[in-house]
Amino acid sequence: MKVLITGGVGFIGSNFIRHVRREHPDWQITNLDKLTYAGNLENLKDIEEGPGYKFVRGDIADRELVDGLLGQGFDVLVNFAAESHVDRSILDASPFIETNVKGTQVLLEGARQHRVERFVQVSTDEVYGSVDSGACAEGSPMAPNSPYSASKAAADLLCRAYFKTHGLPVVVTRCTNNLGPYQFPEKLIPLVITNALEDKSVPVYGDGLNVRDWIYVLDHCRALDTVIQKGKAGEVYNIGSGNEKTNLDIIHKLLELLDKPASLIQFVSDRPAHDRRYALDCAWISSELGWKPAYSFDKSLSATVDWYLANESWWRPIKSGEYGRYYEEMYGKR
Ligand code: NAD
Ligand code: TDX
Repeated sequence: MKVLITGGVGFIGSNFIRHVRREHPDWQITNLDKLTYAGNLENLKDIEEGPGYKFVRGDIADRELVDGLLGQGFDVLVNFAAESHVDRSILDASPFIETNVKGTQVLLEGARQHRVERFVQVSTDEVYGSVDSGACAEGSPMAPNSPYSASKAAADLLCRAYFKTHGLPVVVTRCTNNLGPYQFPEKLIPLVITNALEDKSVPVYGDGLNVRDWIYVLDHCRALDTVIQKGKAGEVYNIGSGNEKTNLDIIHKLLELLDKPASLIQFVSDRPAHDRRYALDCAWISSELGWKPAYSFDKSLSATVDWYLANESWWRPIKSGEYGRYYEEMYGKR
């Protein structure tokens, strides 16, 4: 099977490529990635180029490039490529529109022209917006509140339109918050771990009682693998673990695991339009495709902490480079 993975250098994409190399060594992967600030080739340094894996640097919004690549003939396209950080979308939404909306449309059009047999769009629970009570099923209305989630919702709608209008075999997945190795340290869990290890303060937005449902990244990868093989064209599949935690719960657990004092916690001004709670009903993927999460939250969290402890050479250069300067400026303002 020939698989085009876009955004495969990022957090989830690089874990997915490692998963595929392990589980399906006969699949031929091409990884198209622009290498933005979040695309760090160190994430894949153990994956060798060869007949089973090829890396191409480029932009999913580049029509000519995408057309040429898809002209080589792919059975499956999995789109991870995105601007993925809510806070950055508040500072400047334009790269989110360019990559998440236009880039997705360019991929959909290329897949249509070149008759890709399966297009998997990796989307997010954030498209449903904040959920006061209960949980969102796939048919729940979308109500995105940040420029990031609005751009992801727009992409989901384009996927729907390409399925309805052109019969393109698109499947959309909407996953909850991932944790695990290789997550860029601007996201909550790696930020808390790495700041605490440097004895820096840990910023908590608002009252810290916002709730997220956390899934281990390898469970997300297993779910995507299942969707590639068994998902039905035109469907949406929610993916989650049912591990609802407040941000403060997670931060306290992390500080405990790291043997660092709670005095590192610093309450800062809230994120604008900060979604209070995300919650997904995942009965559909479980009953239709037989997928269930395999990793417990506590094990995932300690495995993640262990990985950051063992891989300082991965995150220290990120924090002392360009990202470190962005972080200082951004948090200085909070
Ligand atoms: P990430 O920011 O770690 O990685 C994104 C990758 O996409 C990077 O390698 C980057 O270089 C690449 N990229 C960005 N713009 C590109 C472009 N125009 N062309 C080609 N490549 C480009 O993101 P992530 O956390 O791995 O998320 C991957 C996908 O999963 C995203 O679509 C995100 O919306 C979705 N998602 C993430 C989570 C989460 O908790 N992280 C949860 C649900 C869904
Ligand atoms: O410094 C922080 N302090 C803080 O309190 C950061 C970075 C975050 N937070 C809060 C905001 C959220 O309530 O922690 C929670 C998690 O924040 P993020 O890690 O930024 O994730 P979130 O906004 O929930 O979005 C993530 O999950 C869904 C990913 O970044 C998205 O790409 C994915 O779609």
